[in-house]
Amino acid sequence: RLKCTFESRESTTVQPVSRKLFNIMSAKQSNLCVAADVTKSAELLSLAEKVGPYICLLKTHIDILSDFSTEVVEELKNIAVKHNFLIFEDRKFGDIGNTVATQYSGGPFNIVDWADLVTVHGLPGDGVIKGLGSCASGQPRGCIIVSQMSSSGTLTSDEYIKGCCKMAEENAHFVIGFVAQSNISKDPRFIVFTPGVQSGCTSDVLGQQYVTPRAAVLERGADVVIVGRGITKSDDPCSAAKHYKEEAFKAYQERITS
Ligand code: UP6
Repeated sequence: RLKCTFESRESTTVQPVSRKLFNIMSAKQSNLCVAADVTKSAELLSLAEKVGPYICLLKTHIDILSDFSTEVVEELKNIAVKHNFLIFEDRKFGDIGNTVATQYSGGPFNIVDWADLVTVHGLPGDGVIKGLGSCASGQPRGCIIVSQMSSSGTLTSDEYIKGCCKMAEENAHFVIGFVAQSNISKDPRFIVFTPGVQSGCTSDVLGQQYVTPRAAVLERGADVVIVGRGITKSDDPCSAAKHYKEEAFKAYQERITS
């Protein structure tokens, strides 16, 4: 997985969202995902416009918007088409299949309608994946298993990680990869997404731990780096996104050629 190009990995999977993401990563030369953790719809849309050209994915926490409306996700979908990126709602579903199915396809957010990708915790077992999969009804949708967390004191043990990998292999029609901090899977189909990435800062006051984009890709095995406050809190999110995009993609190019 570590040495394969994104182009070659596209052909190792039939999962439609995974193929699309590999395709965007190659076309835009970007393995950057921005964590758009802002609390107002206007801020979310303006950030998406600014960073859109530099990202393969935009990650949302839609439930932190204080003024959510169905219009904001419609607008976000348009911006995603315009700049060719996918939308990833980091909902971290973690309940029984029947419950997550109703959370995914109902409530105020109706996530299945607009998010290409969502996250799930492996904790409940694969009913969580089957529950979400039952809602997709023909639309290209997929999930990512949060297998190893970036926060200090995380309970994601080696056994837990192994269980998440097994769950992914057994549900590869819907699972496209992992949120992880290390090279947990050798399978080239699966994409490793690594949060806790920021240059020039090693932690926050609430347990978040950071590595640089270069270390994430070259030392930890990240395919896609997820950057939140490193971009959103910078004075110029547009040039910060461009900088992180270049750093992360350069590290990937070094990895495949070293
Ligand atoms: N995230 C982590 N660590 C994980 C899983 N997810 O930080 O193990 C998510 C957070 C946040 C983003 O929910 O949206 O990644 C990181 O943001 P930051 O770069 O501002 O710390």
